[in-house]
Amino acid sequence: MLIRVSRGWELPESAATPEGAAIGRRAALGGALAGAAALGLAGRARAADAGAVAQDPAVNAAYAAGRALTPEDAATTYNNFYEFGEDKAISRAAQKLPLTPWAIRIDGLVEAPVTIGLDDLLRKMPLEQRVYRHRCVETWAMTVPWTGFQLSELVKLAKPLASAKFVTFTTAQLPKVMPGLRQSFYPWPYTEGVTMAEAANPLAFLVTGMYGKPLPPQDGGPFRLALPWKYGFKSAKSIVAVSFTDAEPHTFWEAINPDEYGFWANVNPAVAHPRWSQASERLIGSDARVPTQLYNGYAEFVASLYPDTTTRKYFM
Ligand SMILES: Nc1nc2c(c(=O)[nH]1)N[C@H]1C(S)=C(S)[C@@H](COP(=O)(O)O)O[C@H]1N2
Ligand SMILES: [Mo]
Repeated sequence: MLIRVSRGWELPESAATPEGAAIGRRAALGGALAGAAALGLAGRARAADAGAVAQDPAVNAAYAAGRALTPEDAATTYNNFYEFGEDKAISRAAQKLPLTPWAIRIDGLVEAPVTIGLDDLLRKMPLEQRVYRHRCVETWAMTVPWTGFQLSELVKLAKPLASAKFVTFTTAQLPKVMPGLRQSFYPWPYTEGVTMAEAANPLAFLVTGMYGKPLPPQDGGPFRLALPWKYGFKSAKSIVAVSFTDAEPHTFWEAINPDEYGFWANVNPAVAHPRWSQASERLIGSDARVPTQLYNGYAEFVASLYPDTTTRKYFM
């Protein structure tokens, strides 16, 4: 069952997909708009219902991405979301995911397990916008303005016990709208995890919007992770549960292929994927190829989490 080749997720970017090429052409037309100017989104397209929290708070300048924004239409139509299918063109299928109401279960090694509605949660959280680089293990990359709050704020709210060592995130499982769940060889539900130290790092971000608007389903709406120093598969989408454990979680991709998709998955140009180089990446939208940076360019924020860069497991 695991001897599957040439699935989308297994393709290096050198095997560019037709979808990728089409997006590249289309986005080139709007490419001149990319950049900080595209962030002038204030007031545009707020959440439809009056009670919802606006997704266009101030941009946090501490996290300058150092490159142009990916055009919104490219970032929202070139996706990995296996619950909806194995190729990049799942954005239409994902519109069937009902985003409201949405509740998140917080449990495991916490003072008191709780289920909280997303709207209630957002009213308690200090929302901000951050422009983050986003790097898929397949070697494509984007630059996205996310709205959300630090994962550390959720940890504070959850009140984990001293025995908690890891945080696990679980994606919604809705077979009626997620055809991918019928692929029973995948270890559904999609789970991901980080250590408590990683969860406490200010860079770890929980996302509820992008481009100043509510997060669309194809990008993990209404609630996803952004761990920009790690390969994209660590950033679980459409999260319904956050659990605190003392044992390292056995995550989705790790269960599929532990030699290629490990628990740590920190970006490192010098550590190749077993089947392709990680030295460079292709920017979705412009098709430019640029060098990969250690920790995806976030070393100043996260290098202290890892004792050294010669331990291979941190980069797999
Ligand atoms: N639940 C879930 N989360 C997921 C995935 C997925 O298939 N299912 N794919 C991951 C991968 S491989 C990447 S690169 C990013 C893609 O996020 P994007 O489509 O918003 O760019 O989501 C990650 N989170
Ligand atoms: Mo990915």
